[in-house]
Order: sequence, then C-alpha cells, then structure tokens
Amino acid sequence: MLKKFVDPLSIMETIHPTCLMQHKPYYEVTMQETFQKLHRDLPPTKVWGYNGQYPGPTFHVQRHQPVHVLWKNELPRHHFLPIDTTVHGAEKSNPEVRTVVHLHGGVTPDTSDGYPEAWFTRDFEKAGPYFTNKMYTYPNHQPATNLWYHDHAMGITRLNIYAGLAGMYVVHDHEEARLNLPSEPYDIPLIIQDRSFHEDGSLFYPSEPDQPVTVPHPPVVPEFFGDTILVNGKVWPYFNVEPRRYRFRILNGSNTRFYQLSLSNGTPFIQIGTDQGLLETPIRVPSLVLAPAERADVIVDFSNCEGQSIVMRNAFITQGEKPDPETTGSVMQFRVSKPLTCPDTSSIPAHLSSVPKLTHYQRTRTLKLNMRKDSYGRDIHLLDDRLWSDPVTETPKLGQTEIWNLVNVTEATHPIHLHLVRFQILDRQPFDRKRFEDHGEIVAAGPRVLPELNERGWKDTVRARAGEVTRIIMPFGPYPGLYVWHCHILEHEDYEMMRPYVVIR
Ligand SMILES: [Cu+2]
Repeated sequence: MLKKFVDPLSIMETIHPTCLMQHKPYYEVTMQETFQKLHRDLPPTKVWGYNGQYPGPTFHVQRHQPVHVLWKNELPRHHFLPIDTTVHGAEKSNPEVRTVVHLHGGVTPDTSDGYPEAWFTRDFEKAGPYFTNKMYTYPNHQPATNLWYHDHAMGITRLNIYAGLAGMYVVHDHEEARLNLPSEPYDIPLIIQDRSFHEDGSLFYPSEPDQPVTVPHPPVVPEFFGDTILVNGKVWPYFNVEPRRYRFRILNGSNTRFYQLSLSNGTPFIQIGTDQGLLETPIRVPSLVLAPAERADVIVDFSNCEGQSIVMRNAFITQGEKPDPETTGSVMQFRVSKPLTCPDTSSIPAHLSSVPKLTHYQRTRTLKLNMRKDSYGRDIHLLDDRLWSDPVTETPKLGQTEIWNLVNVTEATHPIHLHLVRFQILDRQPFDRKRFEDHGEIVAAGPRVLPELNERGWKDTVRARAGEVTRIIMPFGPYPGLYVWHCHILEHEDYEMMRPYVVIR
C-alpha cells in the first residue's frame, strides 16, 4: 500500500494564449503521452495529458471574452488501456485512439461542443462522421464558475479520461470579483480522482470481466473503483496552508466513484458555488457529496487551526461498504504549518448572487433511467430504454423551458448531465417500485423532497437516485443544434447511457 501524505499537492499551471486571433485569445493544446511521478514510491506512470500534463493546465477566462482553442492529438496510435470493441463507436473498424474535447458546463455552439462522434485522430488524419472543424470557440457568455474540459470520444471516454485527459476551466466575472473572496494564491482547484496501479507504477484498468459469463475480452465493466485517491494528479497529497481562509474549487473527476467529503477536525465547508456558479448565500456544510463531474466551490477557514494536520476524508458508501480510512476513506491532508504571510482581508459576504427561481415552462418530459441485459448477460444502462443509435427523441425548442422527470428504475444513483444548458433541481420524489415492476406505472410513494440547500443553485449534473423521480427545469438555448445528455458514470456513458438531443429552431 502506498504511504499517504508524503507528496506535496501540485497545482496545475495556468495556460496562456499563444497569440490573438481576430482579437480573441488563441490557445493551442496538444494531447501527449508522458510519464509522470504520481507518488514518491511509484516509478513514473504512463499518462496522457493535455500539453503533456496530467491533469491538464488550467484555463482562466473572463466572462464575455470568447477564446479560440486548437485541440491537437499527438498521442500514440495504440491505446494502452483495454478497449472493448463490441461497444458502439469503439469497433475494430474505427481507429483505436480517437479524441474529442468537451468543455463540461460550457455554453457552447454545437460545432465546438465536442460531440462524441466529432472525434479526430493524431494530426487530424482521420475524423468521425460528425467532425466539423479543428478550431473550437468558447463564447464564455456565462457567469463565473468552475468548468472542466475532458475527452468525450465515443465508446472510449472512460479510458481516455482515466489515462489523464481532463483539466479545469475557470470563468471569472466582475460580479464575483467584487465579493472579495479569497484569491490567489489562496484560491486552489482540487481535482479528485481514483486510480489503481500495477507494481511497476502503470495504471491498472480492468481487462477481465467481473462476472462469470462469457463476454468479450477485454470487456466494458459496469463500474470502476480505484483503490487509491489522487488530488491534482498526486496520490494522497499533503498541502501546507496558512491559518487563514482558502477557496477550493473541488471537482470529482473520477470514473464511477462518489465522495462524501469532510474535514477530520470538524471544520465545515462554506459552500459558495455549485456546478454553474455562485449560490445565493453561503451554505455551511459539515460534509459534501460529489458525484462524478459535480463541482463544489467552497471556503475553508483554517484561521483557528494553527499547528493542526487535518485530513480531508471520504465517507461515501461504495459497493455497500464504508470506505477504509486507511485507503479510499482519505483524500488529502492539510497542514496548517505555514506562518501567516499577511493579514487575511478576504470576506464571505452574506449575499453572493441572485438565482431567480424558474417556474414557467412550456413542456414536460418523463424519461426513465433503466437497465437491460445485453446479449452477453452484462448490464446495459439506458436513457428511456433507448440506444445511442436510436432516432433522436428529445427535441426541445430554442428558447423554451422544459421540466424533465428523470425516473430512475435502476438500483443505482446516476449523475445526469445535459450539455449546453444549466438547470435547477425542483425536487425528488420516491415512487412505488413494486407497482412499476408489475404494471409499469409511476405512482408516488412519498412526498416531494426539495433539493439540499447546497443544490439550490444552477447545476449541470444532478444525482438521480434509485427509486425516485428527480425533476429538473431548464431553458434550452442560447444555441440550436445537436448535443448530448448522459450519465456521468463514465462506464455507463460509454455503454449506452448517453443520447443525442437537438435544440430546434
Ligand atoms: Cu449511470
């Protein structure tokens, strides 16, 4: 077992534009294979990184300042992780190494959104059927928040992200700047991911089925949990802090694992933002649940913790078990060991932003999250019982607001993400499972429960729990076009729990 808290936290570098193009910042990012030290006692690990860095460099952009990004692929022609060629999009007839970048949470025209079938290979030699353009443009007309960019290639997203293709993208604006929140160097992104390693330091990802049935080799697995937790690409790091307030922009960038984070000395998180920006007011939370792709913007006040070593713990029950504090029950350590370099003049205002409640809508859709067995007897997760290749069924009109009732008839929570839009969670309500199984009817089995206080902001990923109807409301726009919605458990997303949708004019 790897020793915890022996490597310092690393902080991703900020990427700078190479030049201006049509008066807009222009960035070039190259995906490269590299070997990186992830722990003191591990030999360097082969990873794929944006600009050869895992995690990729952090973008800092200003609201209303569009940027161009040229995403280039200089990866090897063969994948180093096991591809299941029976998965849609990953067939033997397609190149092994395909990439396409999605800016998660970005309000982006579809030609720059990273449609899964808009993939491209090394030096743009080959491209998928929906490939339109090499250079992407991000308009950035959205409030300050923490987005992330990651790979989204059809059928191998789980492998490409696991290999390292993910990074942060922070949108800044004047409204937020006026709040006097803790700022650099006390403003730190934290990307939490789980991984498993072979003894030689190489990444482990299952290449054998987890069930005693005859399935393709290597098989897509229904879930993947690593036995080691990394933050910003380091195994169980420590971070020396001053006795003052810090802002942490936390992202769960794991494939399947959920976290319930807390601090070992009982210090609460003061949550100030959700996936899509600031909450109305700061919310004190003793612990914080994050499903894959969810973000939480938090303040932690270490000012009364001088001399302490505080562990960020994880208590989320996974596969029926509480995580072991010695392994996946620990995330990282904060050592309040540094002297105060200057007085802390930051503040946490009582009012952060306004989040007007959406009430008017034009249409409701009821969409099941369900499961079937495939022809090999494996679990196949679906959105409304449809495959990726089935005709498009969700066609909201540009500018209209819809409520989606996500009816989860499976046994697991699915973090559901829609591209392009931001939404509000209305409520969650249990339904009678027996009645559903016997008659296919959805009948309420309890009251509607409002979202948690720290979910009452703009979101782009929602935890839809088993046996519940989760209602979300969102206006569709500002762009028409072809997008996707999907479960953000990457093993589900790759194996059919993703659907195209079209915003029509
Ligand atoms: Cu799922």
